[in-house]
Amino acid sequence: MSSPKTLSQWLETAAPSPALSGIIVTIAAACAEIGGVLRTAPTDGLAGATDHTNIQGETQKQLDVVSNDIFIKHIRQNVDIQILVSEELDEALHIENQGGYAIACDPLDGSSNLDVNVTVGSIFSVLAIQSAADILQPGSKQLAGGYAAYGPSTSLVLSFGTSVAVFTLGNDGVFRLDKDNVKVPAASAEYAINAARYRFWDAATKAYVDQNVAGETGAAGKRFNMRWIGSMVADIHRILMRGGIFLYPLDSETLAKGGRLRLMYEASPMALLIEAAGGAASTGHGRILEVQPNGIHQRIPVILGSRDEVARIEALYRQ
Ligand code: P6P
Repeated sequence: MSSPKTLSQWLETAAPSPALSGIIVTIAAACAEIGGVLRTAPTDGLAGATDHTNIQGETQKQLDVVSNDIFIKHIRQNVDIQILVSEELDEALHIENQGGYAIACDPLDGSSNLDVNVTVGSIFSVLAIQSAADILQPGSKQLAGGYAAYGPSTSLVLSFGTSVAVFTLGNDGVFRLDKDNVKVPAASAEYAINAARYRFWDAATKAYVDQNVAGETGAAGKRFNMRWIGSMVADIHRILMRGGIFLYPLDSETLAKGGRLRLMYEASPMALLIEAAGGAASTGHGRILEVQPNGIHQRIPVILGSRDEVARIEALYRQ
């Protein structure tokens, strides 16, 4: 059996351009370094929080800051990258005078799970820009999107918009192709939602989950299982690998902020992946990829995964 392609070998034929290939190599190098830092963080004194709150109003973990600094370090070495938008930076960071590309990232999503050693990840989105003024683009204009999942193994999951590939990091620091052309099954009986928020949900979300809980005798006509890891990368990776639906809908508590999850560096790259794998990614009322951002930290409701399940809740929103 021939050895799996390395990321660089795969990019030689799969990347739309040498510049994009180089940007993915830059991002992958940052993710590989972050994965290495996370592996021994607890005994390196890197666990725990800083005394700083980010623009999201969340207390920054040391590893949020370290991961963001690692992204910046690697991005500064790639002259094609002009702008960095990061969950951990209040404003877009100007990197190069030319460049032509921007990266939007959540350097370490789900960091509240680090203290209990649960899979977390880095989420990234790549956009073409002429200047910083171009940064607010709908997800449909992304040139690439993906994430690294730091779990039992470190996975890099990537799409240029038409298919999804998965790479696993070796002990030699090289990502090798694990799966290509990943497909999300249209049907599923597994849903992911923070059920403790039931009292805040709108009627459509309550109806959808009630149908699932009703099982075989309910409107859904089948038995469901529920999973909620509390780490978007971990929940989405499961859905990409075996189907399911992830829901963080707008609710009465998140309404004022526009939702819980961020559009440019969480919802849009995940929506690109899920749609490229044959799934659906919705706000409940329309495609996430069609939403025009009004700010780099805009929040949005996120419902994505198996196409049949997303269609069922969208039908409930139309009622
Ligand atoms: P809750 C992590 O903080 C995160 O942004 C996502 O990774 C995750 O899906 C969600 O929030 C969890 O939210 O309300 O269950 O804590």
